[in-house]
This record gives sequence, C-alpha cells and structure tokens, in this order.
Amino acid sequence: MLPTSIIAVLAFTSQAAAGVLPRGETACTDPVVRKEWRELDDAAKAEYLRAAVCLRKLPKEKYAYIDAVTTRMDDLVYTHFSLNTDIHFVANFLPWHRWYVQLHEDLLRTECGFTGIQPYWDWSIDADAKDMPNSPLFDPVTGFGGDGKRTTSNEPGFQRCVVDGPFANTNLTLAMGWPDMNVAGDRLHCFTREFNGGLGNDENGNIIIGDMQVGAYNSQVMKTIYGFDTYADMSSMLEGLPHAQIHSVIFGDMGPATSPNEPLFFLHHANVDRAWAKWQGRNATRLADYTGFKDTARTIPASIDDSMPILQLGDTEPVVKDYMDIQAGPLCYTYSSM
Ligand SMILES: *[C@@H]1O[C@H](CO)[C@@H](O)[C@H](O)[C@H]1NC(C)=O
Ligand SMILES: *[C@@H]1O[C@H](CO)[C@@H](O)[C@H](O)[C@H]1NC(C)=O
Ligand SMILES: [Cu+2]
Repeated sequence: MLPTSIIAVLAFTSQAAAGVLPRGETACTDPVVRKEWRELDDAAKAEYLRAAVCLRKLPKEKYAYIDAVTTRMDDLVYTHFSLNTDIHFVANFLPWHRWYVQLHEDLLRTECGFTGIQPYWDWSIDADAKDMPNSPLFDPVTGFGGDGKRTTSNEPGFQRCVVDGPFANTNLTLAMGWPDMNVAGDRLHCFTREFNGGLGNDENGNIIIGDMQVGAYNSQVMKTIYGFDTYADMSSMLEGLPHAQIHSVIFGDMGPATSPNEPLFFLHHANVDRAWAKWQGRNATRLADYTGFKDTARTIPASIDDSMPILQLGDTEPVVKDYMDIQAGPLCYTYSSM
C-alpha cells in the first residue's frame, strides 16, 4: 500500500493588477494568467526555475529556535509540516493551499526578483497520454529533472537522489524531513524522488513504476470531481484522489508532510487550485459554498469566517472568505484554461 499521508502548501497574497478604489481597497481589474508549464516558452521556464532555486538558497527568516529550519524555503516547509493535520483532510485544505501558493509566488517575486507568473501542472494531460514518467515537467533541461537514481554513496539520506535538472545541479541538500515514511524526524538528505506505481517492488527489489496510477488523476476523474454539487464532496475527492496520488507516485520528498521540499509541489497545488476555481466558475453560489469540518475527527463544523493557522509565516492569519474568489480581495489571477 502507498502511504496516504500527503500534503501541501501554498502561499499568499497577490500582487497584481488593479485600480485603486476610493477607500484604498484594490479591485482586480487585470488578473494575471497562470499558465500550464507546457505553455511557457523556454525563457519563462528558465526564469521560474531560477527563482525557485534562489529561494532555496536564501537563509531562513522565521523559526529562529528550530535548528532544522535553515533556508527561506524551510520557513515554508516547516509551517506546512507542523500544521499537517490542521490543513489536510479538513475544510480549509483548498483555501489554505491557495493562500500558500500565492505566498510562495510573492516570495519568489519580492526576494528573488521573479518576473513571471506562477505556472501550474495539469497532470491529467500526462495521465490521459498514459505516460507520466516522460512528462515534460521532468525534463532535465527545461523542467524539474526526473526520478531519483541510486548513488554510490553509503551515507543514509544520499543513496537515492535526483541527479539531473536545476535542483540537482546545485547539489540541493535538504535539512527538513526524511523521505522514508517509516522513520520520523529530520535527516540531512539529497533531494529525492521515487517514482512508483503503488505496486511494491519487483524480484530485484526495484520499485515497480508501472503507469504511476494514471487512472487516479486523468480527465475522467476530473470530470467526476467537477460534477459534484457541494464544496465538501468536491474537496474531499479532489484532495483524496488526484491530489494525494500525485504526492504518492512521485514520492521521495513529495511524499511526507515536508512535501514543499519538492519544487513541483507548487505547480501541483496550483493545478489543484485551478480545479477548485474551475468548479466554482466564479458563480455566486459556489463562491460562498464552504462546508465540512475544521478537524479531522469531523466534530467542529467549518465556517467561511474561520481564520487559518500559519504559525510564523505571516503577520496576520488569513480568513477563509478572503480566499474564496481568485479575483477579489488579496487575490487577482486566473488560469489559462478553466
Ligand atoms: C555535488 O556533490 C558531489 C558529491 O559530494 C560532488 O562530487 C560534486 O562535485 C558536487 N557538485 C556540485 C555542482 O557542487
Ligand atoms: C451556480 O451554479 C449552480 C450549479 O450549476 C447553479 O445551480 C446555480 O444556479 C448557480 N448560481 C448562480 C448564482 O449562478
Ligand atoms: Cu498536496
């Protein structure tokens, strides 16, 4: 069985667009367009990758007392990891990660001079082609590098590493998390992936990749999700099936609650966010539809007026209702395909 725990994160607030209203509020008059990775030209891809690498090299600004937090990205990873059960398999999964992806994009811009827009990864394209391992997202030059490979190292944490792409080329070493889900805690390790099909190992002990469970995140599955009438039903299938399986089939650093260690996390979550936005259709009923529970035990009903925990990652806790509409309040973006 695959581990089912999974996670994700996102970020904050949008820049954007906007004419200034009389009382200093901003209106979203010119939303930026988040494009699918394949729609970007090589220069735009390179710019995103540059900025994503940059954020992993900056020193931390938060959590002074946590030794395992070393880089600016660790500020994000630690927050997501620590809040795990407060932000997954509860109602705020979608608005929290909407906030978090935006925050990450804002940090790319303000701290690393990013000049582009957050892209998304429509994995249903790869699923429909039944060719996930060869997705262009894993390209060593114009993408994020590919599956982890066995190394010659004997050092725990450095035996299976992503060896190509812009993150491997910087010898990305991660301090937070330990991608063996059977062992808790942190261990210094190389950036790793372990593509798998959830089918266990073959007779030589190698992970069986198979089709990487494409039946869990193809366009047929998405069609079912878009067909739900309520937020709670739509959100639980979106989170539990395609979202969770993408974490599980890439695995390595994408598996545990420290999954923002994996740079594809943010493109994955942008796509999860796109699915929610597409379901909403900026329809008044659906922009106000927020149901479900605040806790994983399902005892406390959720409210659109709930604030969302963010630990030290921001100054004020975001409120769910401000993150319902991608073109209002602190947000001002759309997706190239909705
Ligand atoms: C990455 O680390 C390996 C092993 O320590 C070393 O041989 C290699 O030169 C390093 N590469 C870069 C680009 O720093
Ligand atoms: C929003 O969409 C739902 C489902 O399609 C529909 O029943 C409802 O009438 C729509 N509401 C508005 C205000 O457009
Ligand atoms: Cu996730």
